[in-house]
Amino acid sequence: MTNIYNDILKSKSEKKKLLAILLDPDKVVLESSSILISKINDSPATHIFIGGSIVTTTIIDELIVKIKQNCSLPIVLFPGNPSQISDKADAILFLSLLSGRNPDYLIEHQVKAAPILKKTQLEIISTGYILIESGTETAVERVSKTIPLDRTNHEFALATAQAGEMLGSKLIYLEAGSGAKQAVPLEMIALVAQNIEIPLLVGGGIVDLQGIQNAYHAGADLVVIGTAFEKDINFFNP
Ligand code: 1GP
Repeated sequence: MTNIYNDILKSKSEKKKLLAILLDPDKVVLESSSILISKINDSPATHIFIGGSIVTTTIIDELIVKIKQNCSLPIVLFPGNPSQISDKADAILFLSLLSGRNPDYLIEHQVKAAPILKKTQLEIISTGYILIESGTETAVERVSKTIPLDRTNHEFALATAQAGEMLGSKLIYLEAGSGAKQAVPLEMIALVAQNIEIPLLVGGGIVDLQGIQNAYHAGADLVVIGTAFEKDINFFNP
C-alpha cells in the first residue's frame, strides 16, 4: 500500500516541490480521456486530485480506473461532499473548511463520510482547508455558503492555519477557489509557510508556469492546477 502523506513529508524535507493536476469529473469526457492522461504523463505533475465543489456525474470510479490503467501517479480525492468518495482512489483529502463558520463543512459532512471511509482502503489525510478572498465569488464560496478570509489579513490566515495544525490537520490548503481571478497572495503563502510545520498546499487562480514558481518560491510545498490545464492540455508543454 502506498503512503502518500509520508511521501509528501519526505519531499518537503528534501525541498522537492510537488504539483497536483485537479480533474473535475464533470468536465472530463471519458471517451477522450486517453489524450488527457498522456498529457498528464508528459507533465511535471506528481499527483492527480479528483473532485470539485459540485460533481453531478457518476463516472468518478470509471475515470479513476481508466487513469490507473495508463498512469502511475497517486490519485487523491478532493471531494466537495461525501458523494464523491471512491474506493478506487489511493487517498482522500479529509477536508475541514476552517475559514468558514458553516458547521456542515466543518464537521457535518465529515461525520457522514466517516463510516463510508471506514469501509475503504483509502489513506485519509486530514486537511485544514482555508478559502481566501479572490476578487469574485467562487464555487467553493457559493456551495459552502461561507465567507472567505480577507486577502489582506495575513495574520488571520496564519492563525487559522495554526489552529488547523494544532487540531491535528496533516496538511494546510490555502485555496483561492477554482478559476479565481486572483491567486492566494504570495506574502500570505510566505507567512503561513514560515510558521507551520506541516506541508502547505496552494491552489486557485494560478494561470501560468511563473505563477507556480512564485507559489513555490513563497513557500508552497504543493501547487494545485485545475482550470489552466482544463482549458489547455498543452499548458505544461507549450
Ligand atoms: C481549486 O485549487 C484548485 O480547488 C485549482 O484551482 O482551477 O483555479 O487552478 P484552479
